[in-house]
Amino acid sequence: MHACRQSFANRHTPPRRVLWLLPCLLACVPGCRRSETESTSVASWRFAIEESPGSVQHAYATRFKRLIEERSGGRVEVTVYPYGALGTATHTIEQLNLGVLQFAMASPGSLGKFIPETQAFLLHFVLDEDERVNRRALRSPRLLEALDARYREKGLRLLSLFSEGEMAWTTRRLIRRPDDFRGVRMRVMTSPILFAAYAAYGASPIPLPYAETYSALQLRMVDGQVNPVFAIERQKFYEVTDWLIFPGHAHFVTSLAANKQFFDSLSPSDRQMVRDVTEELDAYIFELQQAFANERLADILRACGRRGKTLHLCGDLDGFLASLSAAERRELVQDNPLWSDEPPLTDEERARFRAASRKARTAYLQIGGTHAPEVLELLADEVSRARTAEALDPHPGE
Ligand code: 6CS
Repeated sequence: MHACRQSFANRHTPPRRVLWLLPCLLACVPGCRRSETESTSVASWRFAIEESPGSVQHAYATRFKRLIEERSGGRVEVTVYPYGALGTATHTIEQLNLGVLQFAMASPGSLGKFIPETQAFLLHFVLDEDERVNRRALRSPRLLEALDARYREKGLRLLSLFSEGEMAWTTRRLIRRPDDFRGVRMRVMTSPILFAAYAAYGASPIPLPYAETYSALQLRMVDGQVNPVFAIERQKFYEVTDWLIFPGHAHFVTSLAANKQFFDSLSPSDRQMVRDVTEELDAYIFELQQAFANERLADILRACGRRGKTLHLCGDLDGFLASLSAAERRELVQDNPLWSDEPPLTDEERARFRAASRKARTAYLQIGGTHAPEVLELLADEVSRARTAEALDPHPGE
Protein backbone atom coordinates (compact mmCIF):
# COMPACT_ATOMS: atom_id res chain seq x y z
CA MET A 1 0.00 0.00 0.00
CA HIS A 2 2.62 2.41 1.21
CA ALA A 3 4.95 1.52 -1.64
CA CYS A 4 2.23 2.19 -4.21
CA ARG A 5 1.49 5.61 -2.77
CA GLN A 6 5.16 6.37 -2.92
CA SER A 7 5.41 5.36 -6.55
CA PHE A 8 2.66 7.80 -7.49
CA ALA A 9 4.16 10.62 -5.50
CA ASN A 10 7.85 10.15 -6.27
CA ARG A 11 7.69 8.50 -9.64
CA HIS A 12 10.30 6.12 -8.28
CA THR A 13 10.19 3.20 -10.70
CA PRO A 14 11.49 -0.16 -9.54
CA PRO A 15 12.96 -2.40 -12.24
CA ARG A 16 9.92 -4.73 -12.38
CA ARG A 17 7.63 -1.87 -13.30
CA VAL A 18 9.98 -0.70 -16.00
CA LEU A 19 9.71 -4.15 -17.55
CA TRP A 20 5.94 -3.82 -17.77
CA LEU A 21 6.28 -0.38 -19.28
CA LEU A 22 8.76 -1.32 -21.97
CA PRO A 23 6.42 -2.82 -24.60
CA CYS A 24 4.09 0.08 -24.09
CA LEU A 25 6.77 2.73 -24.35
CA LEU A 26 8.09 1.10 -27.51
CA ALA A 27 4.62 0.89 -29.00
CA CYS A 28 4.15 4.51 -28.08
CA VAL A 29 7.01 5.90 -30.16
CA PRO A 30 5.58 5.66 -33.69
CA GLY A 31 2.02 6.17 -32.42
CA CYS A 32 2.89 9.55 -30.96
CA ARG A 33 4.72 10.85 -33.98
CA ARG A 34 2.78 13.21 -36.19
CA SER A 35 3.18 12.76 -39.93
CA GLU A 36 4.68 15.47 -42.14
CA THR A 37 1.49 17.39 -42.76
CA GLU A 38 -0.74 18.15 -39.79
CA SER A 39 -3.87 17.42 -41.85
CA THR A 40 -2.88 13.77 -42.33
CA SER A 41 -1.62 13.16 -38.79
CA VAL A 42 -3.21 10.39 -36.80
CA ALA A 43 -3.29 10.55 -33.01
CA SER A 44 -2.86 7.27 -31.20
CA TRP A 45 -4.88 6.82 -27.97
CA ARG A 46 -4.05 3.83 -25.80
CA PHE A 47 -6.82 2.40 -23.63
CA ALA A 48 -6.17 -0.38 -21.10
CA ILE A 49 -8.89 -2.42 -19.46
CA GLU A 50 -8.81 -4.69 -16.42
CA GLU A 51 -10.70 -7.53 -18.04
CA SER A 52 -10.39 -10.02 -20.91
CA PRO A 53 -12.37 -10.20 -24.19
CA GLY A 54 -16.02 -11.11 -23.60
CA SER A 55 -16.22 -8.89 -20.50
CA VAL A 56 -18.22 -5.74 -19.75
CA GLN A 57 -15.09 -3.58 -19.94
CA HIS A 58 -14.04 -5.13 -23.23
CA ALA A 59 -17.47 -4.42 -24.74
CA TYR A 60 -17.18 -0.84 -23.48
CA ALA A 61 -13.67 -0.30 -24.82
CA THR A 62 -14.29 -1.81 -28.25
CA ARG A 63 -17.36 0.35 -28.75
CA PHE A 64 -15.45 3.39 -27.46
CA LYS A 65 -12.77 2.66 -30.07
CA ARG A 66 -15.33 2.32 -32.87
CA LEU A 67 -17.21 5.50 -31.98
CA ILE A 68 -14.10 7.63 -31.50
CA GLU A 69 -12.51 6.43 -34.72
CA GLU A 70 -15.75 7.06 -36.66
CA ARG A 71 -16.45 10.47 -35.15
CA SER A 72 -12.91 11.71 -35.46
CA GLY A 73 -13.06 10.87 -39.18
CA GLY A 74 -9.89 8.77 -38.86
CA ARG A 75 -7.89 11.47 -37.03
CA VAL A 76 -7.72 9.26 -33.95
CA GLU A 77 -6.80 5.60 -33.65
CA VAL A 78 -7.65 3.82 -30.41
CA THR A 79 -5.75 0.71 -29.30
CA VAL A 80 -7.42 -1.41 -26.64
CA TYR A 81 -5.16 -3.40 -24.29
CA PRO A 82 -7.02 -6.24 -22.55
CA TYR A 83 -6.12 -7.40 -19.06
CA GLY A 84 -2.64 -8.84 -18.84
CA ALA A 85 -1.26 -7.15 -21.97
CA LEU A 86 0.36 -4.41 -19.87
CA GLY A 87 0.51 -6.08 -16.46
CA THR A 88 -1.99 -6.06 -13.62
CA ALA A 89 -4.68 -3.43 -12.96
CA THR A 90 -2.23 -1.71 -10.60
CA HIS A 91 0.35 -1.49 -13.39
CA THR A 92 -2.13 0.05 -15.83
CA ILE A 93 -3.15 2.71 -13.30
CA GLU A 94 0.53 3.62 -12.92
CA GLN A 95 0.93 3.76 -16.71
CA LEU A 96 -2.12 6.03 -16.95
CA ASN A 97 -0.62 8.33 -14.35
CA LEU A 98 2.66 8.45 -16.28
CA GLY A 99 0.85 9.29 -19.55
CA VAL A 100 1.94 6.08 -21.28
CA LEU A 101 -1.78 5.33 -21.51
CA GLN A 102 -4.40 7.94 -22.36
CA PHE A 103 -7.41 6.00 -20.98
CA ALA A 104 -7.89 3.13 -18.57
CA MET A 105 -10.60 1.37 -16.65
CA ALA A 106 -9.73 1.90 -13.01
CA SER A 107 -11.83 -0.02 -10.49
CA PRO A 108 -11.84 1.09 -6.85
CA GLY A 109 -10.55 -2.36 -5.85
CA SER A 110 -7.24 -1.45 -7.52
CA LEU A 111 -7.46 2.35 -7.64
CA GLY A 112 -8.16 2.58 -3.90
CA LYS A 113 -4.46 2.26 -3.18
CA PHE A 114 -3.87 5.53 -5.06
CA ILE A 115 -7.15 7.38 -4.47
CA PRO A 116 -8.45 5.94 -1.18
CA GLU A 117 -11.76 7.84 -1.35
CA THR A 118 -12.90 5.68 -4.32
CA GLN A 119 -13.19 2.73 -1.94
CA ALA A 120 -16.61 4.04 -0.85
CA PHE A 121 -17.93 1.96 -3.78
CA LEU A 122 -16.49 -1.18 -2.19
CA LEU A 123 -18.48 -0.80 1.00
CA HIS A 124 -21.36 -3.23 1.40
CA PHE A 125 -25.01 -2.17 1.67
CA VAL A 126 -24.28 1.38 0.49
CA LEU A 127 -25.54 1.04 -3.08
CA ASP A 128 -29.12 -0.04 -3.78
CA GLU A 129 -30.18 -3.52 -4.86
CA ASP A 130 -31.88 -1.94 -7.86
CA GLU A 131 -29.36 -1.29 -10.64
CA ARG A 132 -31.46 1.57 -12.05
CA VAL A 133 -31.17 3.41 -8.76
CA ASN A 134 -27.40 2.90 -8.74
CA ARG A 135 -27.13 4.09 -12.31
CA ARG A 136 -28.82 7.37 -11.43
CA ALA A 137 -26.60 7.83 -8.37
CA LEU A 138 -23.38 7.06 -10.28
CA ARG A 139 -24.28 9.63 -12.93
CA SER A 140 -24.78 12.38 -10.36
CA PRO A 141 -22.74 15.45 -11.41
CA ARG A 142 -22.14 16.32 -7.73
CA LEU A 143 -20.59 12.93 -7.06
CA LEU A 144 -18.57 12.90 -10.30
CA GLU A 145 -17.19 16.39 -9.64
CA ALA A 146 -16.24 15.60 -6.04
CA LEU A 147 -14.38 12.49 -7.13
CA ASP A 148 -12.84 14.12 -10.19
CA ALA A 149 -11.15 16.56 -7.81
CA ARG A 150 -9.44 13.56 -6.18
CA TYR A 151 -8.50 12.08 -9.59
CA ARG A 152 -6.98 15.42 -10.67
CA GLU A 153 -4.76 15.45 -7.60
CA LYS A 154 -3.26 12.19 -8.88
CA GLY A 155 -2.80 13.34 -12.47
CA LEU A 156 -5.99 11.65 -13.71
CA ARG A 157 -9.47 12.69 -14.83
CA LEU A 158 -12.66 10.83 -13.98
CA LEU A 159 -14.89 10.51 -17.04
CA SER A 160 -17.52 8.01 -15.99
CA LEU A 161 -18.67 5.69 -13.21
CA PHE A 162 -20.81 2.64 -13.93
CA SER A 163 -21.80 -0.72 -12.49
CA GLU A 164 -20.75 -4.00 -14.07
CA GLY A 165 -23.32 -5.98 -12.12
CA GLU A 166 -24.26 -7.54 -8.82
CA MET A 167 -21.48 -9.17 -6.84
CA ALA A 168 -21.74 -12.89 -6.13
CA TRP A 169 -19.63 -15.17 -3.95
CA THR A 170 -18.26 -18.42 -5.29
CA THR A 171 -17.23 -20.60 -2.37
CA ARG A 172 -16.78 -24.19 -1.31
CA ARG A 173 -19.51 -23.99 1.33
CA LEU A 174 -22.87 -22.30 1.74
CA ILE A 175 -22.61 -18.95 3.47
CA ARG A 176 -25.80 -17.57 4.94
CA ARG A 177 -24.47 -15.67 7.95
CA PRO A 178 -21.18 -14.04 8.96
CA ASP A 179 -20.32 -17.04 11.18
CA ASP A 180 -20.20 -19.26 8.08
CA PHE A 181 -17.19 -17.23 6.91
CA ARG A 182 -15.06 -18.44 9.80
CA GLY A 183 -11.97 -20.14 8.37
CA VAL A 184 -12.87 -19.15 4.79
CA ARG A 185 -9.91 -17.66 2.91
CA MET A 186 -11.63 -15.18 0.66
CA ARG A 187 -9.76 -13.74 -2.32
CA VAL A 188 -10.31 -10.00 -2.60
CA MET A 189 -8.95 -7.29 -4.87
CA THR A 190 -5.95 -5.47 -3.48
CA SER A 191 -7.84 -2.85 -1.46
CA PRO A 192 -7.52 -2.39 2.32
CA ILE A 193 -11.25 -1.70 2.54
CA LEU A 194 -12.15 -5.00 0.90
CA PHE A 195 -9.79 -6.65 3.32
CA ALA A 196 -11.59 -4.91 6.20
CA ALA A 197 -15.02 -5.81 4.75
CA TYR A 198 -14.36 -9.56 4.70
CA ALA A 199 -12.40 -9.53 7.95
CA ALA A 200 -15.49 -7.91 9.53
CA TYR A 201 -17.53 -10.98 8.49
CA GLY A 202 -14.98 -13.27 10.14
CA ALA A 203 -13.34 -14.47 6.89
CA SER A 204 -9.59 -14.53 6.26
CA PRO A 205 -9.23 -12.15 3.28
CA ILE A 206 -6.39 -12.75 0.85
CA PRO A 207 -5.65 -9.88 -1.59
CA LEU A 208 -4.59 -11.27 -4.97
CA PRO A 209 -4.48 -10.00 -8.57
CA TYR A 210 -7.33 -11.14 -10.82
CA ALA A 211 -5.08 -13.36 -12.92
CA GLU A 212 -3.94 -15.38 -9.92
CA THR A 213 -7.41 -16.09 -8.56
CA TYR A 214 -8.31 -19.22 -10.56
CA SER A 215 -5.11 -21.05 -9.69
CA ALA A 216 -5.31 -19.94 -6.05
CA LEU A 217 -8.80 -21.49 -5.88
CA GLN A 218 -7.66 -24.59 -7.74
CA LEU A 219 -4.66 -25.09 -5.46
CA ARG A 220 -6.85 -24.43 -2.43
CA MET A 221 -4.77 -21.46 -1.36
CA VAL A 222 -8.11 -19.63 -1.14
CA ASP A 223 -11.65 -20.96 -0.61
CA GLY A 224 -13.76 -18.32 -2.28
CA GLN A 225 -13.87 -15.11 -4.28
CA VAL A 226 -16.34 -12.37 -5.15
CA ASN A 227 -17.21 -10.98 -8.60
CA PRO A 228 -20.13 -10.34 -10.98
CA VAL A 229 -21.49 -13.40 -12.82
CA PHE A 230 -19.98 -12.47 -16.20
CA ALA A 231 -16.51 -12.42 -14.59
CA ILE A 232 -17.16 -15.74 -12.84
CA GLU A 233 -18.04 -17.19 -16.24
CA ARG A 234 -15.10 -15.59 -18.11
CA GLN A 235 -12.52 -16.58 -15.47
CA LYS A 236 -14.18 -19.99 -14.93
CA PHE A 237 -14.25 -19.59 -11.15
CA TYR A 238 -17.30 -21.91 -11.08
CA GLU A 239 -15.03 -24.80 -12.09
CA VAL A 240 -13.08 -24.56 -8.86
CA THR A 241 -15.84 -23.73 -6.34
CA ASP A 242 -19.16 -25.36 -5.40
CA TRP A 243 -21.53 -22.56 -4.46
CA LEU A 244 -22.68 -19.47 -6.30
CA ILE A 245 -24.30 -17.15 -3.76
CA PHE A 246 -26.07 -13.83 -4.37
CA PRO A 247 -26.11 -12.07 -0.98
CA GLY A 248 -27.37 -8.76 -2.43
CA HIS A 249 -24.65 -6.81 -0.63
CA ALA A 250 -22.79 -4.94 -3.40
CA HIS A 251 -22.33 -4.14 -7.07
CA PHE A 252 -19.08 -3.99 -8.99
CA VAL A 253 -18.46 -0.31 -9.80
CA THR A 254 -15.72 0.80 -12.13
CA SER A 255 -14.49 4.12 -13.47
CA LEU A 256 -13.29 5.28 -16.85
CA ALA A 257 -10.28 7.50 -16.24
CA ALA A 258 -8.03 9.56 -18.52
CA ASN A 259 -4.56 10.94 -18.05
CA LYS A 260 -5.12 14.53 -16.88
CA GLN A 261 -2.44 16.23 -18.92
CA PHE A 262 -3.60 14.46 -22.07
CA PHE A 263 -7.30 15.09 -21.50
CA ASP A 264 -6.88 18.75 -20.54
CA SER A 265 -4.76 19.38 -23.62
CA LEU A 266 -7.37 18.04 -26.06
CA SER A 267 -9.14 20.58 -28.24
CA PRO A 268 -12.59 21.57 -26.89
CA SER A 269 -14.24 19.65 -29.74
CA ASP A 270 -12.25 16.47 -29.06
CA ARG A 271 -13.02 16.71 -25.36
CA GLN A 272 -16.69 17.08 -26.24
CA MET A 273 -16.42 14.09 -28.59
CA VAL A 274 -15.10 11.96 -25.71
CA ARG A 275 -17.84 13.28 -23.39
CA ASP A 276 -20.55 12.47 -25.97
CA VAL A 277 -19.20 8.98 -26.52
CA THR A 278 -19.01 8.18 -22.80
CA GLU A 279 -22.55 9.49 -22.35
CA GLU A 280 -23.77 7.18 -25.11
CA LEU A 281 -21.82 4.25 -23.71
CA ASP A 282 -23.41 4.68 -20.31
CA ALA A 283 -26.81 3.61 -21.69
CA TYR A 284 -25.25 0.84 -23.79
CA ILE A 285 -23.28 -0.67 -20.93
CA PHE A 286 -26.21 -0.52 -18.53
CA GLU A 287 -28.31 -2.73 -20.82
CA LEU A 288 -25.37 -4.97 -21.65
CA GLN A 289 -24.32 -5.76 -18.08
CA GLN A 290 -27.90 -6.71 -17.24
CA ALA A 291 -28.10 -9.03 -20.24
CA PHE A 292 -24.67 -10.50 -19.42
CA ALA A 293 -25.77 -11.36 -15.87
CA ASN A 294 -28.50 -13.70 -17.15
CA GLU A 295 -26.78 -15.01 -20.29
CA ARG A 296 -23.57 -15.86 -18.47
CA LEU A 297 -25.38 -17.68 -15.69
CA ALA A 298 -27.00 -19.84 -18.37
CA ASP A 299 -23.53 -20.41 -19.89
CA ILE A 300 -22.16 -21.43 -16.48
CA LEU A 301 -24.96 -23.96 -16.01
CA ARG A 302 -24.36 -25.40 -19.49
CA ALA A 303 -20.63 -25.66 -18.82
CA CYS A 304 -21.30 -27.39 -15.49
CA GLY A 305 -23.66 -29.77 -17.30
CA ARG A 306 -20.90 -30.72 -19.75
CA ARG A 307 -18.54 -31.36 -16.83
CA GLY A 308 -21.17 -33.26 -14.82
CA LYS A 309 -20.67 -30.74 -12.03
CA THR A 310 -23.33 -29.51 -9.62
CA LEU A 311 -23.00 -25.83 -8.81
CA HIS A 312 -25.35 -25.01 -5.94
CA LEU A 313 -27.13 -21.68 -6.35
CA CYS A 314 -28.37 -19.49 -3.52
CA GLY A 315 -30.15 -16.23 -4.27
CA ASP A 316 -33.16 -14.58 -5.81
CA LEU A 317 -33.21 -16.25 -9.23
CA ASP A 318 -36.56 -14.84 -10.41
CA GLY A 319 -34.98 -12.42 -12.88
CA PHE A 320 -32.76 -15.14 -14.32
CA LEU A 321 -35.64 -17.64 -14.63
CA ALA A 322 -37.81 -14.99 -16.30
CA SER A 323 -35.05 -14.32 -18.85
CA LEU A 324 -35.11 -17.94 -20.07
CA SER A 325 -37.19 -19.22 -22.98
CA ALA A 326 -39.42 -22.24 -22.28
CA ALA A 327 -36.85 -24.50 -23.97
CA GLU A 328 -33.97 -23.06 -21.92
CA ARG A 329 -35.96 -23.43 -18.74
CA ARG A 330 -36.47 -27.14 -19.49
CA GLU A 331 -32.81 -27.61 -20.44
CA LEU A 332 -31.23 -25.67 -17.56
CA VAL A 333 -33.73 -26.15 -14.74
CA GLN A 334 -36.59 -28.65 -15.10
CA ASP A 335 -34.77 -31.48 -16.91
CA ASN A 336 -31.36 -30.68 -15.44
CA PRO A 337 -30.36 -33.38 -12.92
CA LEU A 338 -27.56 -31.09 -11.71
CA TRP A 339 -29.82 -28.13 -10.87
CA SER A 340 -29.63 -27.30 -7.18
CA ASP A 341 -30.99 -24.13 -5.61
CA GLU A 342 -31.37 -22.85 -2.08
CA PRO A 343 -33.68 -20.03 -1.01
CA PRO A 344 -32.13 -16.55 -0.96
CA LEU A 345 -30.76 -15.15 2.28
CA THR A 346 -33.64 -14.02 4.51
CA ASP A 347 -33.97 -10.40 5.63
CA GLU A 348 -32.71 -11.48 9.02
CA GLU A 349 -29.64 -13.17 7.54
CA ARG A 350 -28.85 -10.15 5.43
CA ALA A 351 -29.33 -7.88 8.44
CA ARG A 352 -26.50 -9.78 10.18
CA PHE A 353 -24.16 -8.99 7.28
CA ARG A 354 -25.38 -5.43 7.19
CA ALA A 355 -24.60 -5.00 10.90
CA ALA A 356 -21.15 -6.60 10.54
CA SER A 357 -20.37 -4.42 7.51
CA ARG A 358 -20.44 -1.28 9.72
CA LYS A 359 -16.87 -2.07 10.85
CA ALA A 360 -15.66 -1.65 7.27
CA ARG A 361 -17.45 1.69 7.07
CA THR A 362 -15.55 2.82 10.15
CA ALA A 363 -12.31 1.60 8.56
CA TYR A 364 -13.16 3.58 5.39
CA LEU A 365 -13.67 6.77 7.39
CA GLN A 366 -10.28 6.22 9.03
CA ILE A 367 -8.18 5.18 6.03
CA GLY A 368 -10.26 6.27 3.04
CA GLY A 369 -8.37 9.56 2.66
CA THR A 370 -8.98 13.11 3.83
CA HIS A 371 -12.22 13.42 1.88
CA ALA A 372 -13.69 10.04 2.87
CA PRO A 373 -16.47 11.43 5.12
CA GLU A 374 -17.57 13.87 2.41
CA VAL A 375 -17.52 11.23 -0.36
CA LEU A 376 -19.41 8.63 1.67
CA GLU A 377 -22.06 11.14 2.71
CA LEU A 378 -22.42 12.33 -0.86
CA LEU A 379 -22.74 8.78 -2.19
CA ALA A 380 -25.32 7.82 0.44
CA ASP A 381 -27.26 11.01 -0.30
CA GLU A 382 -27.19 10.43 -4.06
CA VAL A 383 -28.39 6.84 -3.63
CA SER A 384 -31.23 8.04 -1.45
CA ARG A 385 -32.20 10.79 -3.96
CA ALA A 386 -31.98 8.26 -6.80
CA ARG A 387 -34.32 5.91 -4.93
CA THR A 388 -36.90 8.68 -4.64
CA ALA A 389 -36.48 9.73 -8.26
CA GLU A 390 -36.76 6.13 -9.45
CA ALA A 391 -39.94 5.64 -7.44
CA LEU A 392 -41.48 8.77 -8.98
CA ASP A 393 -40.32 8.10 -12.52
CA PRO A 394 -39.23 4.51 -13.16
CA HIS A 395 -38.25 5.23 -16.77
CA PRO A 396 -35.61 7.97 -16.81
CA GLY A 397 -35.28 9.81 -20.11
CA GLU A 398 -32.00 8.96 -21.82
O1 6CS B 1 -11.78 -9.22 -9.30
C1 6CS B 1 -11.05 -8.54 -10.00
O2 6CS B 1 -9.88 -8.32 -9.71
C2 6CS B 1 -11.59 -7.94 -11.29
N1 6CS B 1 -13.02 -8.08 -11.41
C3 6CS B 1 -13.66 -7.49 -12.37
C4 6CS B 1 -15.09 -7.77 -12.64
N2 6CS B 1 -13.07 -6.58 -13.14
C5 6CS B 1 -11.68 -6.17 -13.00
C6 6CS B 1 -11.10 -6.60 -11.67
O3 6CS B 1 -9.72 -6.52 -11.66
